[in-house]
Amino acid sequence: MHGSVFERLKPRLASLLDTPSMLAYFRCTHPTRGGMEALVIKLKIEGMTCGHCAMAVKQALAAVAGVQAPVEVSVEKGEAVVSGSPDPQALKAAVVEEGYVLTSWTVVN
Ligand SMILES: [Cu+2]
Repeated sequence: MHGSVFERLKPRLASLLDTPSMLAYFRCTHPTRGGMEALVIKLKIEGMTCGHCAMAVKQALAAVAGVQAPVEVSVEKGEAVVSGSPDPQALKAAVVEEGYVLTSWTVVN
């Protein structure tokens, strides 16, 4: 259950909680893996134009607490795929700090 995660992160999530996909994330009841709540999350990111962009985003996302390696980034698709149980706000901040825009968030597995 991700309810416990929700309760813990709720105070920091006000700006993200208005999107249906975010609410779905916290209603997700995937089984835990190795004692960790692990999800696969697809992020749509605007502004990446080359391999350097992809590497910057990849390293920034990989450094976020709760993200498990490897992080997949596609410039062509304008997206990144991360797994683990990261704080959504921290993922968003990591993307923004690199100069890109996180436009959507989808739990794919
Ligand atoms: Cu670039």
